[in-house]
Amino acid sequence: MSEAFSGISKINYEGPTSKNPLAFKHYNATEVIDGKTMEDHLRFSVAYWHTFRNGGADQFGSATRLMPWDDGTESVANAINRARVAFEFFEKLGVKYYCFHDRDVAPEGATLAESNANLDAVVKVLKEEQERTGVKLLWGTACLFANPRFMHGAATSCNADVFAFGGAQVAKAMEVTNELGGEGYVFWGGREGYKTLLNTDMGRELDHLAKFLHMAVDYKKQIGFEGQFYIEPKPKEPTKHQYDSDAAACYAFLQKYGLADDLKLNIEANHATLPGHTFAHELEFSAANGLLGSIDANRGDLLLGWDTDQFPTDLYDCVYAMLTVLNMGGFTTGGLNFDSHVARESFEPVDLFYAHIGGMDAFARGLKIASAIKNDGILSDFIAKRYSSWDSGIGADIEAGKVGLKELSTYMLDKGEATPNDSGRVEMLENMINDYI
Ligand code: XUL
Ligand code: CO
Repeated sequence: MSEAFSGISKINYEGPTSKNPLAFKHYNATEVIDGKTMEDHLRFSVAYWHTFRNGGADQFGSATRLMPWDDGTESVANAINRARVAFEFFEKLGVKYYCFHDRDVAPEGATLAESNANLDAVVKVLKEEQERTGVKLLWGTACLFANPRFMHGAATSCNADVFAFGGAQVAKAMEVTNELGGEGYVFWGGREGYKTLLNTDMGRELDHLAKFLHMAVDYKKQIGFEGQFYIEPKPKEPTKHQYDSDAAACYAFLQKYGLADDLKLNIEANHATLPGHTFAHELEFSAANGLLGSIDANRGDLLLGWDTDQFPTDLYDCVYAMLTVLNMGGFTTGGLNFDSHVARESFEPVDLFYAHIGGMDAFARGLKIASAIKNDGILSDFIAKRYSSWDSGIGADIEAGKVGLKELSTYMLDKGEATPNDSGRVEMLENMINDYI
């Protein structure tokens, strides 16, 4: 097979002084930071749907991207050819992981049986390419939102047959993820929400969503799939309100329905800002509750209220994200999946390289800076000191559950006043972060 990206060779690390836009300035896969290579820390993944299926169409205009390898048909032959091109891209870029939805990699057929057969034909090639290149599947998922049958949702559809179809599709997607040695499986509730409460039985829909996930947990055991399950929170788009609106809402849902031990979260930067949080907040909330599994690395535009899925280049975001990841001890099954697409006007194949190189370099810098901040202890020392009143005396007694309100009253009546004695030093800390950046 001739090369699809023929003018582009393997992207190398050339260091911070390089002016070559097709080289890494910071991402040096084999460089060891805190006992682990950058490759093992960052676990970069390419999102098949954006990089190989998103032509750049928007509500006002058609696709712009040049994909000379793609004949534009929804045929299995085209899907197989595209899969080979995707692996050429992964290899040249030097990423070790990719992620896909079932319908990204293989065309949907006229029946479920036909769709499954199409998927099997392409999965055979994906497996061959994984073996040839050593590139692995970070996670798989099922597209339960694009086909018109899912207009009311899948697990939360008003129609039981649609729920059943979604379940059958997830079963197959889990089987192929397992077949490909996928390290995880994502549930993003594309249309699991509502447009108007006037036609919606919210309680019933939530019960159905939980039932659906319990079925998936059971099926996982039945087929012996050992990958990690993740829910990916997002508050809106395409529906006006989606049930998995943010990390806290997901956690409450998982706890209520007895699923908290079976699913972690896949936190996406742009999905964090849509409900009015920062990316760092969603990551930290997840990590604090033992739920941070994986990350969809991208960037939104705070002036726009939708999911722009831009490549991540904001250094502060990358530093804060990597601080949380390092503080939790690093990824286990998860990684940094670029759920990002090139701009509609960046339409040439080489733009895919520039975009991913930029995201990888930004996170590599984030990793290096976060590691230096962590090792110097500037934040952890400050925070430990800030909470030191809890380490002894009344604070330690409260944490140990030794005292109640009666004892607090005796203590405070005796002491007379509570005086917080240290400044929060917000600006000093912000300046310190800038010193490292
Ligand atoms: C949509 C989104 C999805 C999930 C996988 O906003 O992020 O692509 O990552 O279904
Ligand atoms: Co995503």
